[in-house]
Amino acid sequence: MELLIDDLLKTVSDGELLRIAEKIVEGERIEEEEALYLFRSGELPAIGHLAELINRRKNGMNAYFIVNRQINPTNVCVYQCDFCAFGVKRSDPRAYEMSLEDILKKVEETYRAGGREVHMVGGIPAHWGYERYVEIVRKIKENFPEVVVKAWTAIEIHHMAKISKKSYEEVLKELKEAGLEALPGGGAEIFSERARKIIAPNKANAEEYLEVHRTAHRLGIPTNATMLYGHVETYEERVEHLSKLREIQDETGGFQVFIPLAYWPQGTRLGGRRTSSVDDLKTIAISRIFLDNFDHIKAYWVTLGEKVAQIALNFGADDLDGTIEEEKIVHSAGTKSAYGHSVEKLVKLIKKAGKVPVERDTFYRVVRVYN
Ligand code: V47
Repeated sequence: MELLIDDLLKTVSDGELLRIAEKIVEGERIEEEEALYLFRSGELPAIGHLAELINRRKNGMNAYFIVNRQINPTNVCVYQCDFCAFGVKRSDPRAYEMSLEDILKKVEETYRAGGREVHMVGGIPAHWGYERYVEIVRKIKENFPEVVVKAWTAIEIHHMAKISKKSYEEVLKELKEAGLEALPGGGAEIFSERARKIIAPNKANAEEYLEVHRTAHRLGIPTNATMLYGHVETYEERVEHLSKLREIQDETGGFQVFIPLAYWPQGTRLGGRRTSSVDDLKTIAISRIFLDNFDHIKAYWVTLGEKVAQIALNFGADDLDGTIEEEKIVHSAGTKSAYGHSVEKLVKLIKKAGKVPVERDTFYRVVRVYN
């Protein structure tokens, strides 16, 4: 898609938006109030074009994906957050726990099919000991040294620290020694204390989530960051969330990518409605503009749906995540997207969006360009 920013901005009669647009075009950082103004604006095409301008300055025409697999070792979870339809009590007939052998079998399948990353997160069962988390990582790495283990959310790390009476640093060092190479961004939900109290009152709070990530960055473990939006949060709370991430990124530079996660309500205690595609694209675009110190913004096809994810690649996003194979968390909450996609399908999606498909590894190193 050709960017026609000057032409497009001529059609905008909102002086404040034009002032913010000028800052963005000049490469200046925007303030929280300005991000809020964008959220409240109806000028989605202009906001999307501005975001895409920033994206192209950072990533050119590349759109990334990875050959990976998600593994959720268990859905048993003590927290029972109201927005989540995946976590269940141990007594629930839907409860499952994978054995180490089951997990290794899945990794082997992925490895044989050319996959080089496992993204592993799960529920938090009260009866699991700390060693089990470390052992899973160690055994995957021992058996498949070429596979990158991107595992355990900050919520799981916080829990491990609690049950082992160790510091975040001690836990992360042990996991790193066992073979952990990156942390996924899950568990951030929304940092606002008010909204978090409603949707996830019991689990690690925003400060704890952020401290885990800060510690990981200090230890040389790159991490991802997420934001779950479209439930009870306000635009102000979305901006507050983005602002906290930008602040830490200024401090550490350890975040690789930001992933806005659209809320799906089916089967959750929280209920509500799913987000509109206008809200999805606006959130992607404003994230791209506001997080000027993040290299990548992910259009997660599982929550957005494949079509909106494709459009998002022209609204500031540069990454689709990956082949995934078996997504369970958002499917429990009703997403209509596929469980996984072949490389061919992702390449086709990206090419149809007018971008160059680039297979990457976990650390955004180029594996293959599909010209
Ligand atoms: O933290 C849970 C979200 C997350 C729902 O780091 C829901 O590369 C929508 O974080 N509707 C886990 N979302 C997934 C995640 C992730 C996914 C892909 C890549 C990466 C990465 C991270 O899923 C949870 C929560 O925010 N989630 N329930 C729901 N009803």
